[in-house]
Amino acid sequence: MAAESGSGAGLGVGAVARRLGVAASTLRTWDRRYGIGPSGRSAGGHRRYTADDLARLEAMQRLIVSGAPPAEAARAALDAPPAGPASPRGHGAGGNRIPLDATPAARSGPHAARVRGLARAAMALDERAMTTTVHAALDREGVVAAWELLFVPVLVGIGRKHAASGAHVEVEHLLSAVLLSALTERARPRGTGGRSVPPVLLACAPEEQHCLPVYALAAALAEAGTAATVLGARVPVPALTAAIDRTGPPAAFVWSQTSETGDPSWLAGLPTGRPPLRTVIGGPGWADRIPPRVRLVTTLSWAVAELQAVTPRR
Ligand code: B12
Repeated sequence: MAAESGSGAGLGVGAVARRLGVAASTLRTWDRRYGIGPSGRSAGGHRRYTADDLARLEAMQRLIVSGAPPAEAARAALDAPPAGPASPRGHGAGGNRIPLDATPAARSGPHAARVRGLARAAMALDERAMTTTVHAALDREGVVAAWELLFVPVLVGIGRKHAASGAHVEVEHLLSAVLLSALTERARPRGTGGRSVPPVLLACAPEEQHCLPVYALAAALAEAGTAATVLGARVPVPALTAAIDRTGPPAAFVWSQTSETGDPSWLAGLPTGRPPLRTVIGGPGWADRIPPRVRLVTTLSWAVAELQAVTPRR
């Protein structure tokens, strides 16, 4: 946050919009209509969002994703206790708990106990408990719900804890490994050939190491009966281009988690393909100026729907 905001000045509306994957005009509407906005303004009168403002908006967005109407989601997010400043003795830095206060699913409702359970297992580096919880959720809820209601809240909490303290990299790595393994297992193509349509291609942007969402997408697509080939993390543009040329997929999906990997200008140069390639992108890293014909999606379920639309079921 500090890197983007510059000496605690807070984020501008454009930066927050990119992080959340919503339009800047939507943020202004939410501010006007529901009173969920920035705590302050710059000297020039521009909206400046603090980390707590951002956490509230993320909470609101998650509620919307899980089906709440925007007004209700805003009220719940505003009612939630603020995360508070990171303290060496609190959750932020030295504490032994993952801060889950930005995630409504963790505070109340049917998923709260399991979110806290997975977070506890992660902090304890209890790989067996993590694995059991992750597979149980995937079996019971399916990939999209397990990802959105259980895994994302814990990942976001770990990210916040790490950002506040610089510690717990081991927790982040172990949870990532457990999730990657479970999602990869479920992303495997099912059946024995007979394929009439080439699989869609899923890749991370060049130098982007955050590949979990791409594997979540592959697993969700497999569950929905759509075949995908995952090229994984840090895919150079020439490699993605070669893969498109060689396999002729109906669609390619590219993920960018951080602004360092989110320059979208190269997407316009991808081969047009035969059949015509549908380019879909996701992740909070992408900058504005997305080329025409490239579609930005902001949720896992939206990505699945977008890719399924161009891919007949197996
Ligand atoms: C796990 C993790 C890692 C793992 C990745 C393992 C892997 N194989 O993927 C490792 C340890 C490798 C890692 C490395 C780094 N990380 Co990291 N990491 C994370 C963490 C905890 C989860 C990442 C993730 O999967 N996010 C996906 C979901 C969970 O989060 P989200 O994108 O915010 O979700 C929103 C939308 O995108 C949407 N959504 C969710 N899922 C999906 C799926 C699809 C398909 C779609 C369309 C939408 C969608 O829903 C949410 C709505 O708000 C995040 C914390 C976070 N908040 O994301 C930090 C985080 C992304 N990392 C961060 C950083 C700084 C780094 C490093 C630079 C650290 C370093 N100093 O080396 C490196 C980056 C290397 C690189 N160049 O890529 C920062 C990025 C800050 C920024 N905005 O730039 C974060 C946010 C942590 C933080 N709070 O500081 N990281």
